[in-house]
Amino acid sequence: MSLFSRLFLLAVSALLGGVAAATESCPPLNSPGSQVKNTVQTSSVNGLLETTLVARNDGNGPLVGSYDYRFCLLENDSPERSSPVLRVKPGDLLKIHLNNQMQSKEGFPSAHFHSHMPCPGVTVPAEVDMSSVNLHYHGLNVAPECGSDEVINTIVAPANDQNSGSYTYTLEIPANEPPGLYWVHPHVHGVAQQHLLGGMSTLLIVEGMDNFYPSIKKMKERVFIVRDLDKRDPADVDNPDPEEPWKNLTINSVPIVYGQNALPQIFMKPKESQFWRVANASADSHLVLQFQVKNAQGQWTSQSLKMLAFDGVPFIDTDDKRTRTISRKSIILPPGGRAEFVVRAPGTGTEARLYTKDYNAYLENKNPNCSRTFKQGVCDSTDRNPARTIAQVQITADPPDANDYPLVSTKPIERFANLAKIPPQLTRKLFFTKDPRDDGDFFITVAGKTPQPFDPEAEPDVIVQGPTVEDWVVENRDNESHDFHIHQTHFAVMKVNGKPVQGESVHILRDTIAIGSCRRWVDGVNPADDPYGLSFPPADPRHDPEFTGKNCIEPASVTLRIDFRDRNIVGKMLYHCHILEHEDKGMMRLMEIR
Ligand SMILES: [Cu+2]
Repeated sequence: MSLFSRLFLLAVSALLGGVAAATESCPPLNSPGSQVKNTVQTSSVNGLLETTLVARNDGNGPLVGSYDYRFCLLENDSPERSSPVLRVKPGDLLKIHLNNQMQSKEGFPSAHFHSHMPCPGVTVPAEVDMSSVNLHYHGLNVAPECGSDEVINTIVAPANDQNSGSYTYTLEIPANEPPGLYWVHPHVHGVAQQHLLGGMSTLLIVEGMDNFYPSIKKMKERVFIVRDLDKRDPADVDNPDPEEPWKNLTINSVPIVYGQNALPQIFMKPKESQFWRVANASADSHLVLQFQVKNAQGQWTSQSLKMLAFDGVPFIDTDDKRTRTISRKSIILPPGGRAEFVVRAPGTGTEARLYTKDYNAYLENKNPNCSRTFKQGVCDSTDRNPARTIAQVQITADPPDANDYPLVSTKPIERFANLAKIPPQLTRKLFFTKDPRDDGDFFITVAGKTPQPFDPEAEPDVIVQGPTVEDWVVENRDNESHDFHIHQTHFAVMKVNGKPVQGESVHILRDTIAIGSCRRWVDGVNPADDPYGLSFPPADPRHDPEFTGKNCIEPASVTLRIDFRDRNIVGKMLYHCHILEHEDKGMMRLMEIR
């Protein structure tokens, strides 16, 4: 083991062992190998959920190639109520008093970002860094206005002698909001990645899934939040281990740490069916979820999962208004993705586990070994998501209490009706690229425009004249995969790499989708012949003869039918890559719905 690894493991054991200094204000992670319990929850009463979330931070600063800062949201400032799951019903009012008690620390990178039109009631920080905060309500189909789901002009400075650090969000949950699992996290451009790696995020559930799927009323509901956790770069050693992930993971704050054998424990009764709601609340890591059991030959086999909802929307056939279930043996969840499904436990004596398969962010299909051969030219260590066990599932007749929570029924609703069948009024094309130099900018660009990193002062790149439905063809012309996320609404996936989506998949609505890397490369394209203008001429400082991305001639693509019909989402909003390292580096732009 290298010196770096030893130092790193020492730091991790201090962090994980709960040896927190007296001044630390975020609760330590749960012990490795402990039971995965439901986190604390807080529910609306008589149409109102009003609560206070206090933002705090601690940690010791930069490690080699990473940070061990922690960030948390504490309900009423109680360490026992970290990241409470917020449970609302359609039509409710959600009132969150955000109170920023974070402290700027030496070594905090600056966000290099300022709003010149702060929302009323916002005290703008003198310098935006990781002590600044705001909240994004990922997936909620709510207004992008000040006081609601707005993240550009809402950046709350930490409390000090002159400033209480307080800001109140008042969100009207639409009466037609689909029931399902949503995600609340800070969205300060430039520092979002570190906030999430530090644990600052929580979940929100819109009640009523059991109206669509009555069978789940009899099941135990399990709510799982999977986060990624910073660690030193696996390529920082002489002989890198090909199995070493770029980030560690946690599930409901129980760590899954590379090199440690202790795994999180989930308990189920033999043959019991449970309703699982899983969010990938990672900053950068992809999951390819599987529920595996060991067969008689000793091989792990992945079981069929009965999926009920994706990204907070149940599968509703818009012809007959009936819900569907969709069977999947593995579920790709990009950062921000949520899946809700029924899991059936095997019989007594069978081993089972929640597992993630390898997700190869680089040159998919063209270089299957990329994730095993990083730092060899075309692949590097970032975004490595190797296969690993997320939790062991113990089958026992008498499982310990997991903080069970009863489902609450509400009236069935329907939003996004017939989306996949409505002819789009307009088709737009956008594409992902990046400046290939170290620390270069990342871009998402409307075809025909010049790639530019995010600029909050810029005019919106896209103006949607609503109410309408549009098709967006989103291309990835880069050598690594990216994830498209749009605020405020959902989309149906119509095509993947030009091929129409067929069968039951047309019922899936999403707010975040993974797009593989460029599918075909050629060397030596003359910039003048480059169909995408990505071949930087030798005089351009971005020209990099080692960078294969300059010659993408067949981008990966998805065609998304996006719903801009509902008038409650009128305003300025964002679309971006949901790998937050990329978003922080500029892969985000502004749009407006009129
Ligand atoms: Cu990206």
